Parts: sequence; C-alpha cells; structure tokens
Amino acid sequence: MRIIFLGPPGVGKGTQSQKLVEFLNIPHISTGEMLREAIRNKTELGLKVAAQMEGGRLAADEIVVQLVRQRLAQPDCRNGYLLDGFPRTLPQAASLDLGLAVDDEAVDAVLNLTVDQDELLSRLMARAQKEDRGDDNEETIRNRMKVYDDMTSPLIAYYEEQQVLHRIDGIGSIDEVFDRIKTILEEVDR
Ligand code: B4P
Repeated sequence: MRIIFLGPPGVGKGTQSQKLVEFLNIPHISTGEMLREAIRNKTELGLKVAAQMEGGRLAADEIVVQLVRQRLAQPDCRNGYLLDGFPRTLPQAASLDLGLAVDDEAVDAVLNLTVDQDELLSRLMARAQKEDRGDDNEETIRNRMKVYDDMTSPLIAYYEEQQVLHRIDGIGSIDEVFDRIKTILEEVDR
C-alpha cells in the first residue's frame, strides 16, 4: 500500500506511522526524521535547513522533494511505503503526482489525523520534556501551527478531490487511534 499521513504538528503522525509500518511491513519515510538526521550529522543539507526548522518554518520544497525522490528510488519502496509528513505543501503534492515515485503508482490512502489545538499544544509541550527537539517550545509550536494552517491544510481539499482522503479522530489512546486506522485501511483494501 502507498499511504500518506497528513495532520498538524504533534497530532501523532510519527507515533501511528511507527505502528503502521510494522503492521504492514512497508518502509517508513518521515521527512521530519530525515531532516533532523541531516541536522544532527551537520551535512550541507542539514546546515541549510536547521534555521528554518528551529524557527518552526518548513524546509524548502526543492530540498525535501529531492530527499524523498532519492528515498523512493530505493528498491524497498517498490511494493509500497508510508509517507509521514510529506507532502506538506501543494507544490510537494504536485511533484508526487507528477511521478516522484519510481513505480508511478497512485497513492492508495491519505490519512488525515485530527485533534483540537489545545490537545496539540499539550502533546507537544509534553514531548518537549522528553525529547530534545529544537522546534518544541511554545513560540515555535504556535508558529508551526500557523504554518500548517497556511501551507499544509490546503492539501485536505486537494486529496478530497482525488477521493483518497480519510479523516481519523486522533483523540484517545495510541491503540484506540491505531484501531481506527486499521479499520479504514481494511475498507480501502477491499
Ligand atoms: P515532523 O517530524 O513531521 O513532526 P510533527 O509534525 O511535529 O509531529 P507528529 O505529528 O509526527 O507527532 P508525534 O507522533 O511525534 O515535522 C517536524 C518539522 O520538520 C516540521 O515542522 C518542518 O520544519 C520539517 N518538515 C518535515 N517534513 C517537511 C516537509 N515535507 N516539507 C518541509 N518541511 C518539513 O506526536 C507528538 C506527541 O504526542 C508525542 O510526544 C507522542 O508521544 C504524543 N502522542 C501521540 N499520540 C498520542 C495519543 N493518542 N495520546 C496522547 N499523546 C500522544
């Protein structure tokens, strides 16, 4: 299956993606994780994106598209993949539609995970206590939510029009949310 996880920062995309890739045995492609790794390793690309990410802004489309293009060209992506946090802008979505994936197959499902703003903020503030991420502080989090509203939320209408969008309530335990996702994917696969 070819799956996209969509949703605001902190909604639980990364958490649910980890469970889903294990369940479906497909590669997990998290652009956030790839960018953080580049920053940790101080690569040329990492140095380019560090300031944007730490300010809560998005990395440039060309950089992220290039990263995803290289990853999707790997042989393990031939039979499906899960894109976690990509696309995040309309130009990124257009590049995916224009054949970013080598196999050129359309996406089977776009999972739009939702929770309210207060819950997002509290999850991200809790994550800030556990993980040392440069983009988890209150000011940056609010900025990321605005960036999501401006740049990423238009993708909901984009994928609704393609009739592949599925809304999932992200409130509840991690396992409850995962059960909802499995139910939807069973229907898609029928
Ligand atoms: P991401 O790494 O994608 O992360 P995220 O949106 O902040 O979080 P996610 O939704 O994965 O939440 P998580 O599971 O951790 O992006 C980080 C940054 O990378 C972006 O701001 C941007 O700068 C850059 N970037 C990434 N992709 C890009 C792209 N395509 N283009 C440009 N820039 C890009 O969950 C959050 C917390 O909630 C965790 O602590 C978790 O334990 C908890 N949680 C999860 N589920 C829960 C539940 N059911 N109940 C209670 N808590 C829960």
